[in-house]
Amino acid sequence: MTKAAVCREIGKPLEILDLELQAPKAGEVRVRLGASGVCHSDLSVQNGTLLQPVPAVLGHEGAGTVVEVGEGVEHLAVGDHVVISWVPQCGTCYFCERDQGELCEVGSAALITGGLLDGTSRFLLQGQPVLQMAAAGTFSEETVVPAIGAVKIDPDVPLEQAALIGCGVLTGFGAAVNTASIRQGDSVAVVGCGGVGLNVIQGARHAGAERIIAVDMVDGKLERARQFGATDTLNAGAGDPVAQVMELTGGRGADVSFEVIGLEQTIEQSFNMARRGGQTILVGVPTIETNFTTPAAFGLVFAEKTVKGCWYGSSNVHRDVPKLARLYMEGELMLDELISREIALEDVNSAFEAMGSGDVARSVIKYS
Ligand code: PAD
Ligand code: ZN
Repeated sequence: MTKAAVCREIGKPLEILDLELQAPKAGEVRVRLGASGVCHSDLSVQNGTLLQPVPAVLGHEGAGTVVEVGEGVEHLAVGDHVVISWVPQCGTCYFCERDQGELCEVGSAALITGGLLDGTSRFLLQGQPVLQMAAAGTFSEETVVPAIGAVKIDPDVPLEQAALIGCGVLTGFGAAVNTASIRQGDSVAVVGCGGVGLNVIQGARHAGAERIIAVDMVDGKLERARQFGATDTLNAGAGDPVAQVMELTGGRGADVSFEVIGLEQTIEQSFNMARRGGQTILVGVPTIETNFTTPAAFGLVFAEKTVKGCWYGSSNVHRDVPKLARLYMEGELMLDELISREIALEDVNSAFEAMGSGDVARSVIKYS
């Protein structure tokens, strides 16, 4: 049995339940979680923004120890420390071969079914299947995941810090370093400075951006943004952020802008604050009804602007997870500072409420 936080009905609080966990099948591993971050995407499943079938164990930003390996798994052994990837990446499909592992054909299927690669989950409640978010389900003491979705890391990296790599860091840092093409000395604007946005900021700094303008509605989030490398901060509640970015960039706009919330208004703002010839990277996950429109001539053709979606930081997890772990060990990646509160699994609903607070970058569930 394993204790897990389950979304049984959209819009209702998660329930802490004892579930049966079946043994890993061929090509799968059982992982005892050390920690799981609570990401806005978990809340987006619970409130219906992000469509995922339920009942399901939520949580997709986790790290732990392999405790059992299924048949045919050769690259992992019991005792290995792993970061769980919410897009398992096979390395051999059309997309993986083109260095777009975040779109892996094999792994993406699991996002839709709510199961593992064969479409079934390993959690049971009174004999009935309970699905697992994104082939993960890290709001659980233990889970079973595809072996291609478990990436071995240096055991010296603490599991709480490693867990954050699994979503917020890969996505945010990757948005800046992989999805965008930031040049040395560029100006960058980041709209939304939560757990993911802060990693866009530190990724932009790593990529050589000189001016990093952080935009949020909460002063506490902006203060933390400075800690992560923002050179300027704007409170969007205190005036039009587009006009303020224009003013800070000689009237041109930012070379690269990022939207890290998922709202129509902030998507528009992000596009409008990018300069002619600049890029806008959309990271935040909007509702399926959200649209983005722009006049084709003035918005795109004459202005030569690019809008690009960003899924999982355009990351090859097998390459990027160990790289980020190494950067952390070398003191080049801030992870400790992302952990604002360590909580018990039972407190997961309070972590959803705390997301809006200026004091919280990430709440991290610590398993004993
Ligand atoms: P978060 O809730 O920690 O941060 C959101 C931030 O936006 C907070 O600091 C808010 O104060 C701020 N904010 C809200 N409204 C406004 C506004 N109108 N103007 C300015 N700031 C505002 O969330 P997160 O950082 O965990 O996630 C951010 C988004 O990224 C969310 O939509 C999540 O689902 C998405 C995500 N996308 C991917 C991907 O692969 N594209 C991966 C992981 C998360
Ligand atoms: Zn996430």
